[in-house]
Amino acid sequence: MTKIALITGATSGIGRATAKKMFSSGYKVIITGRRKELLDSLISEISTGNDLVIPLNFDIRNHDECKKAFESLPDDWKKIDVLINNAGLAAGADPIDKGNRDDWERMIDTNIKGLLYITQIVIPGMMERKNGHIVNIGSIAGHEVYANGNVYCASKFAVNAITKGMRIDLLPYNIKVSAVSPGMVETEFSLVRYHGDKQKADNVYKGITPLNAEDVAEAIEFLVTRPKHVNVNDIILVPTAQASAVYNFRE
Ligand code: NDP
Ligand code: 8X3
Repeated sequence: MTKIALITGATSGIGRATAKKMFSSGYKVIITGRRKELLDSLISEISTGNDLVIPLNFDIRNHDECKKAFESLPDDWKKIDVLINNAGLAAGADPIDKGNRDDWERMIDTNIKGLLYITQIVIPGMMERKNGHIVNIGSIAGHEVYANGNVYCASKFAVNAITKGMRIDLLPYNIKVSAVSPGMVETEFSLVRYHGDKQKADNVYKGITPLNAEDVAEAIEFLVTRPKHVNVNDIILVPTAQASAVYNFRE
């Protein structure tokens, strides 16, 4: 039977590349995000017109919306084999005393609470079937803290802890839990972080060859294609020019 993958945050960047990768690997895919037009454009890019892709248009910060979206799926599509918790963002890069509370709330509500909401909605079916794989997109920022990263790093440290906790709690149900923790990936990430300031966003990648979204999608594909008895706990992948969260080499 064709396996089903649900990818959150599939309108852009890593999620979009991952949805394409999973689809081309033979999965039926459920793609989610707030920007409906981008979900539609992804469908026209990947689907051959068969019933192989379902878009769910909701804000992951809203538990009711998450639940309604999941419940709107046909019953056979609710049997999700792989959940890829990718939706997330950084908002702002300020020292703690100057941090903007709206930014803090957006990050905490999306990166931590949204991930928890959608996971708790999806896992009962996985537990019942004693089968499933959850892949959480963390970050190198979930392993190392950098200047002005404070709350974003905290949100990704939380993803790291939640990943480890899920792995323990879901072990009796034969559910694999993995993380992928990238360094710099050129997506809409920096544009979102700097509230649409393109110059600041472009500066992040100046003099460096960052990862691209496909690099991360390939790591995810590796994780989900391991044999039944193998789980990869975490893949930390960075651009060659990024030695750590705080040390880059720029041309
Ligand atoms: P993008 O900004 O390109 O993509 C982010 C995705 O998350 C979009 O599809 C967006 O969809 C979705 N999203 C954001 N907020 C919400 C929300 N409230 N409800 C539903 N969906 C939401 O960034 P990336 O692809 O780079 O980021 C993907 C993940 O990778 C994030 O968790 C990020 O923290 C992580 N990451 C990124 C790195 C990087 O350098 N780029 C490095 C390490 C980790 P929409 O706006 O349509 O709702
Ligand atoms: C995003 C990577 O290094 O910009 O999670 O924080 S970094």
